[in-house]
Amino acid sequence: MKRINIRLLGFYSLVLFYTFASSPTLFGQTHTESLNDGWFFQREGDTNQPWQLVSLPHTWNTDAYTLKNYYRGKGIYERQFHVSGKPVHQRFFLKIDAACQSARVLVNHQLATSHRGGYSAFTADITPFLKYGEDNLLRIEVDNADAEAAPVSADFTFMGGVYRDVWLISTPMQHFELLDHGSDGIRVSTPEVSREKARVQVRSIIRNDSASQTRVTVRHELYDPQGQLVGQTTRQHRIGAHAALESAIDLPPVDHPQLWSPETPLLYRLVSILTDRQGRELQRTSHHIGMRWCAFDAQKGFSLNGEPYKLRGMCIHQDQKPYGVAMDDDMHRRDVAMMKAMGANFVRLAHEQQDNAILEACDRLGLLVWEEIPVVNSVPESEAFMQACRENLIEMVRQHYNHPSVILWGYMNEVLLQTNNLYKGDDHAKAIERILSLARQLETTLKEEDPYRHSTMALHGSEDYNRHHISGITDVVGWNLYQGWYGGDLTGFERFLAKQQQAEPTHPVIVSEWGAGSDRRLHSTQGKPFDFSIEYQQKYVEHYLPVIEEKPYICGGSYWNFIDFSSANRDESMPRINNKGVVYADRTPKDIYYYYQAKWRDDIPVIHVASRDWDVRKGFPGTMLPVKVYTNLSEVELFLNGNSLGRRTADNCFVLFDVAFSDGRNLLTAKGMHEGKVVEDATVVWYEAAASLPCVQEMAVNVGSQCYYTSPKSGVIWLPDQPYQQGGWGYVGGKQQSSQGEIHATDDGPLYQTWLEGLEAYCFDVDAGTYELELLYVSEPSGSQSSVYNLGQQAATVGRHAIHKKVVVDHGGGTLTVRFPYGDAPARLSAIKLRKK
Ligand code: GCB
Ligand code: CA
Repeated sequence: MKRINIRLLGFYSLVLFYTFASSPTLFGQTHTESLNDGWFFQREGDTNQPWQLVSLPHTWNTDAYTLKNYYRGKGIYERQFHVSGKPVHQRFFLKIDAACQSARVLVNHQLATSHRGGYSAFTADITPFLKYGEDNLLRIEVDNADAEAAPVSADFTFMGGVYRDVWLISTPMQHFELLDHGSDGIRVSTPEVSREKARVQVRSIIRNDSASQTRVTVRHELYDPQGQLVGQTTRQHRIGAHAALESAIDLPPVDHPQLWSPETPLLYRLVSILTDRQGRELQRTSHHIGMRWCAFDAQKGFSLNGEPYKLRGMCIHQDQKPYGVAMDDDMHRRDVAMMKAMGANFVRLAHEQQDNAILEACDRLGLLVWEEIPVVNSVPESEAFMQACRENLIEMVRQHYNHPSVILWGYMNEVLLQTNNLYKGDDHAKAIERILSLARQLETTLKEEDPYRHSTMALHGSEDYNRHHISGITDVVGWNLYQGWYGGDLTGFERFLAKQQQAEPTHPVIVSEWGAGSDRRLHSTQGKPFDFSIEYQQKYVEHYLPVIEEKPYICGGSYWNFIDFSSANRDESMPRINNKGVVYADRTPKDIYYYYQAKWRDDIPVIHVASRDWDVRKGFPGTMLPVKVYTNLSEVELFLNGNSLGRRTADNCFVLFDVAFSDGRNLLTAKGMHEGKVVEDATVVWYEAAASLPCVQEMAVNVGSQCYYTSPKSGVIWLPDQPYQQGGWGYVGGKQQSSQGEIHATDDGPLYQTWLEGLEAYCFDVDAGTYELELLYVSEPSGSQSSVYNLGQQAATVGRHAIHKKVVVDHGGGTLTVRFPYGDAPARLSAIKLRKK
């Protein structure tokens, strides 16, 4: 523990305690340690604000969970670090695992390196800039408004910051190359693998930073998954002064290799040792590798180690509200473990290169990986952009080359989506040319970098990709399909794929995306696209997944998205959030998680009462409400407070029951048999039995919607709307409307996002009495964007916002009729509540 007095730019001084072991004095050895703590952060321009003490991972954009207009600009990170003594035979490198979107790194005010691209690592040799035996000032200037960094547009937030680890690495003068596109200079391939034999090839770049020519020895040792040495090779090299050489070595072939697969994630370990002329060890690194082979076929689908294999996957972004992209390794590992436990065997890291911790977890737990660079929506007219894309692709491949989990490299996502809106006529033709030229360059680069893996890109459901010959460039075609969500009906999904298979019978196909949003505040017995009910998301997934599973030619799929994630520009039921997740942002599983588990796991019994997302309900006497049980067992019996509601046979991994809940606590228990033993799952549903009219105490209606809406603030449940009938309640006239535009000045957006347009009246046949009537509506027609209010000397501009008006009415009995327009409430009502005083 060292006591260090840090004085930063004269603003204030602060005494900070932290351990800092600068490189050890042992001869030669390479030393790697994180520089994650003790950073000071400031947004550029905020010079009158105090610097903020932060630790990495860090982002400045947690504002994106509330603001569409999140901060895009520069952020400055500074810290000091100490290097003791003057090492005669050492080099120092700084490795930054990610800085979004571009960065300049300064050591003692001198530029050490700069980098464009927010998702890959980069390394600088900082030796020339260091002061020994003194504190050094390290400064990273990060910019997340770089128009030439990919992506230029996308449905996720471009959070700025140094949001992964930063490392200080010291090496002897001879070492494995660290300036090889952020990699560690060693690439291991298994060009041929079969059940009988595996060939293992190691390419390493060795650098000599000294001023004289020298000789080094490199030895590679291969250990099997049980830790037994199974092969080794030694090679001597002569390297010139200030030079590097690439050493390519074949290890002795491995007989009857223990194959890696998601079910048997057996890892070999390759240890690479560099020694000097005297036999002293300079550097020792180790990599986990796996022996496996795979193929994609347009008719037979994907195969792994010679067997047909369905890719059962999830897409995942790097994001967790409220931390944003500033996720530590444990959070990433937790995500991988959750997908694995669900039964997934595949993950698409979309749309960006992700943390090393994820790749390591995929190797170890067994998940196949598609990783990609973020060329999304369009390709701007910029040579610098294209150049950065090529560099980012090389970085991704070199940095993650050795992971056996990686089977696909991707480099474009829905590149025509914005292209078709942004460019017309000649400009459109040029934009297509640009896309084709970039795609061809990236494809060539990819094959040069890694001839042993397959290439892919994800396309939105449009014929244009075939027409412009984009879909034929990669080995595998990914289709992002949303029929029954953004448009069309659910069966449009299988029809689109069947048509593609006919039209392009040589394209191996993955369903690289498919998804529907859901919000646990919304429930419906008649779920429909874009109502954001939990139930419609279930219906959507229950339709798509069997198609992917059953059609042999479909290699597999990756659902969009495993998590609810930040997308600052989105206005839906949860503004700023894309809520298509299988788990909530905090990683609580939605009920649909267990559908996947039931479909995908056959090694454990799965039985799950799918009512966790709908555990507080309301209804009138006699109302029957659905309860679904997800299971991989053949039969399920459901009990309500201990009484059997019958036994049902599961179809498509679920059973449905109609349940008449009673007021208060309801215990639901589902039971099934697995290998002669009872397996069960139980949960509680709280039910509020509403009084029948006319003696109503309180009733709240989600006007213009077939969804129940539960307000998390108050617990009030707003019932689905209905037309008025004598003796009851409901609307008269009007048309149901909805819009996903954001509603300001409320936390209950979804309630306002559905309404009745042009209604004549709302009626309740209730007893005489004094009632409080609440009318909820939106301040202006759905089409318009904002209105201006003059306030003193200033003007305020606001978008559509919520009006929640209370009126006290004395009612003499019979039908209480509210005629619209009512006061300043227009004939456009979003919700109504009646409460007896
Ligand atoms: C897509 C995009 C993805 C979006 C997703 C969606 O096709 O590739 O970035 O987030 O759709 O939810 O609309
Ligand atoms: Ca409504």
